[in-house]
Amino acid sequence: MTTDLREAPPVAAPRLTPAVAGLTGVLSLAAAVGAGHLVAAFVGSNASPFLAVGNAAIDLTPTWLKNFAVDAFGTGDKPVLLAGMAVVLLLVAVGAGLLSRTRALPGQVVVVVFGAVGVAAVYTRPDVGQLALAAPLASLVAGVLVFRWLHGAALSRGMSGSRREFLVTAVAAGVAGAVGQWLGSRKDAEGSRAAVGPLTAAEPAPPVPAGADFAKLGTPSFITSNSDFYRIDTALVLPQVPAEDWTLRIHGMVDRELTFSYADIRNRPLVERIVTLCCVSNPVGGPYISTARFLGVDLAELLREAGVRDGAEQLFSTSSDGFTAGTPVSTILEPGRGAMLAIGMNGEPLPIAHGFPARLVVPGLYGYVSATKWVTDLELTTWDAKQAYWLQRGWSEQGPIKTESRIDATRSAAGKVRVAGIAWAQHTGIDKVEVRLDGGAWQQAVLSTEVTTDAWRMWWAELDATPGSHTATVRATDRSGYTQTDRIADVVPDGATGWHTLTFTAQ
Ligand SMILES: Nc1nc2c(c(=O)[nH]1)N[C@H]1C(S)=C(S)[C@@H](COP(=O)(O)O)O[C@H]1N2
Ligand SMILES: [Mo]
Repeated sequence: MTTDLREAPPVAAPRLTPAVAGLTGVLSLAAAVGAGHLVAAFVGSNASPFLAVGNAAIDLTPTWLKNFAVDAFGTGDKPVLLAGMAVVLLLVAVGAGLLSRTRALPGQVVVVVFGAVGVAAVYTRPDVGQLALAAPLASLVAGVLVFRWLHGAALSRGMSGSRREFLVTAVAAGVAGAVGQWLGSRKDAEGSRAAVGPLTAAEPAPPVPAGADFAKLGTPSFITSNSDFYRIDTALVLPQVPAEDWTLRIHGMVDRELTFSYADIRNRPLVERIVTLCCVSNPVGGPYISTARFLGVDLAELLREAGVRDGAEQLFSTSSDGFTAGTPVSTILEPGRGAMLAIGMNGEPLPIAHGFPARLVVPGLYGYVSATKWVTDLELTTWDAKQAYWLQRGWSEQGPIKTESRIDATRSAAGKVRVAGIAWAQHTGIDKVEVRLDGGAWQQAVLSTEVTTDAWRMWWAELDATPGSHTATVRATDRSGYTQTDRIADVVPDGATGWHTLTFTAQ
């Protein structure tokens, strides 16, 4: 019998088991994320590729998907986004490993492609410089090299022979990420905020009278504490802007360009105003509405110092993280409007989440067209020249707050029910609130003491209610004589309408 060498079984090329291949991918991903996060601590938190990709995803998300995310997860949409990204990345990492059971190259190509996405995301961020590209580049290089290294070790010595390499990678990635997180958080603006010291109002807001809310009947308290104040913004990582580094530039269609430092602003006579802010994304009955005492300078005064030129229609405001809003100049300059550049909130410097060092507040307008937090730039321009962040995403150019009301609580006993809630028509004022049960006759509610037309008003009413299930409905009438419409409108493009109803069981 002759032996034909050509028919001999080929020497099997070394091959990783699926588990080891997948692990190679996952640990290379960990190394990439850890390295990027560490470098980002030196060149800007938002340069961390994972966060930059998340921020880019937020900015690129189509409006329908954004609304779905907010509906489904409320203000928890950001953790959900990050968790979703983590799952996708893990799957890609496992996939990259499985593509590379013999040769390292296919997996490395996947790593390079994803690294490039990180570079692109950081490159397009408005709040980090070119140096910030060092972070995603570090991720890319660490990912490619570690993949090659682990792959080679596992291929030549098997899993048991290369335990050390795998362990070293896992530990190094974890340490890099943790150190990056720690170094990055030491640069936050909290220290600068703590050093601001007391801010005093030359013109304090009036004290809040005892009858301004019906908290005992279940309404919110008239003033919302800073920690309970609703928060809406596009920032995955809160912008950290030390007051010492902050400036506000006013330019565009003005007679003279002005730049203010934080000291310039705080040393001016400060006014305090009570204002109820509201988000255009607040659904009927929703939670995105709160009231605070804001302290700052009159925005119309600042603009007049710069000298607003004829033809300026839009105040285009930009924040340190690149968010923009467009506000009608005519509204800001309206006598008595009370628009502010605010630096204080409820007796403290603005919390970082609410815009420290400074934000805009315009009574009567939804936040997306007026309330820019971390504001650094005010440009006077026309509507045609520039489109702000949410206008580019299908929301309306003009955003006056719609007259609305909400039921907060029902308490029943002995054939009666007390229904209580809030109503708002900022800068117009609430004149009447009516409640009815099960489509019956409207009954007028008792209103709280009016503190300012720029804030919400609380109400309560007592109605007859037999034991069992009932539905309460509320509607408000504002001082212009307008009664809240029952026509149901979605939050897009300019705010929800409809009557809020609540079904409850009477005792
Ligand atoms: N920089 C920045 N400012 C912003 C936003 C944002 O995404 N980024 N969102 C706006 C919107 S939509 C609203 S409703 C208000 C909310 O302010 P608050 O978080 O203090 O309640 O901030 C406005 N200012
Ligand atoms: Mo908003």
